[in-house]
Amino acid sequence: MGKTYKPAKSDKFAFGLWTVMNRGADPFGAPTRKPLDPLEAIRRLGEMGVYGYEFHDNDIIPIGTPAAQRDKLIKRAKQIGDSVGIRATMATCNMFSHPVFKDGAFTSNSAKVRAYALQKAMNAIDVGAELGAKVFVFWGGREGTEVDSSKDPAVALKRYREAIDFLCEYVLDNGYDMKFAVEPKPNEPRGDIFLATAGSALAFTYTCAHPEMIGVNPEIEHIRMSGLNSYHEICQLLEAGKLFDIHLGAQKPLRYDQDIRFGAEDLKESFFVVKALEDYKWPGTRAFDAHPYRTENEAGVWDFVEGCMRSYLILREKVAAFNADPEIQGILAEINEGNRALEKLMSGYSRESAAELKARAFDPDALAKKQLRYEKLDQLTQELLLGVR
Ligand code: GLT
Ligand code: MN
Repeated sequence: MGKTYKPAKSDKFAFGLWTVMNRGADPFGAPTRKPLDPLEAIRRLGEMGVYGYEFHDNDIIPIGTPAAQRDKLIKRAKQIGDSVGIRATMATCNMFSHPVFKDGAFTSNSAKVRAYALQKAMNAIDVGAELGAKVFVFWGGREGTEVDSSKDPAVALKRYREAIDFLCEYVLDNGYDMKFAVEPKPNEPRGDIFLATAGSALAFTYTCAHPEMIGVNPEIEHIRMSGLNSYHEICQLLEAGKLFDIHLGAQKPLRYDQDIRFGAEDLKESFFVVKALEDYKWPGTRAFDAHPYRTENEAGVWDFVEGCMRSYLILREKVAAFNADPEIQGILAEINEGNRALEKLMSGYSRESAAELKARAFDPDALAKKQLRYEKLDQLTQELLLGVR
């Protein structure tokens, strides 16, 4: 075929540092890989053509690091990033690993824990700003319950909002060029996590004091854990102008968070996710958040990185083929039967338009007779994806 599917910086791919630093541990088993130094991870990703990296405060700066050492680490991260042409595109705060957050951070019942979480988030925002990250994500993995009598979700959400509002003011007060994105997930590690879906996170953003500063960071795996359609969820965010970041990966529906390589499952849905991002010319980074299989050694981590990007590039090529396919486009044109006069009538309410619409004669039985060739359309899409078209 002669195609390399080699990523270019202009493809704007990004990886969470935690994805390549993941050591393959799971709730039943110890790590299978040696630790990977975060600065080495940045270098290697940059060399592989990756545009950006996403990171938690503690991916680069362990808890308790003295200030001088913190500054040194940030400086090194910048230097290495510059040398291989990779930048920090998203920063976030780890509010889930330390046992202090065992019952939540912003939504903990303890005022001291909530205050510590807020302090940690401000410090992480500072690091993000120093490294130039324009998006700051809140994945509230521990913000939830197993025991419903333990927390009133209404009170918890109020606390969540208070924290976000506080941090928005912090960003504004410091003059940082940074926006927030809430990352929804239905469960795991908590039995139930607050803001479980893209829709609930989206609604939450509008209740905050600075809704323009807060969007959503949907993750394909989290959406599919609920058995929902990631293409639909992502398009709702696109349409609302609230897609501030994205986490690409793969997942069999209704299971634990499998976090597998982008494109390794749900190929057709992945295709439509890529199609949405490309067709709408979404300007953000194509960030991957998944883990190499536990069966991989240190070398296999980079196969995982390459695989995610290759699958995206191949699917992007399929999107172009889909958009240029005369038979597919012909069926789409046939389905999307317009009507100028009626569309005008429906486009805005007035007494006159309502009256005119009510006076129109429709023949629902005749309308219902139109064949919608979805069998053909889907089969053509399938064959295109299978490479025989
Ligand atoms: C964690 C989680 C991810 C989040 C990361 C950001 S960390 O690995 O599974 O979905 O995006 O905190
Ligand atoms: Mn994620």
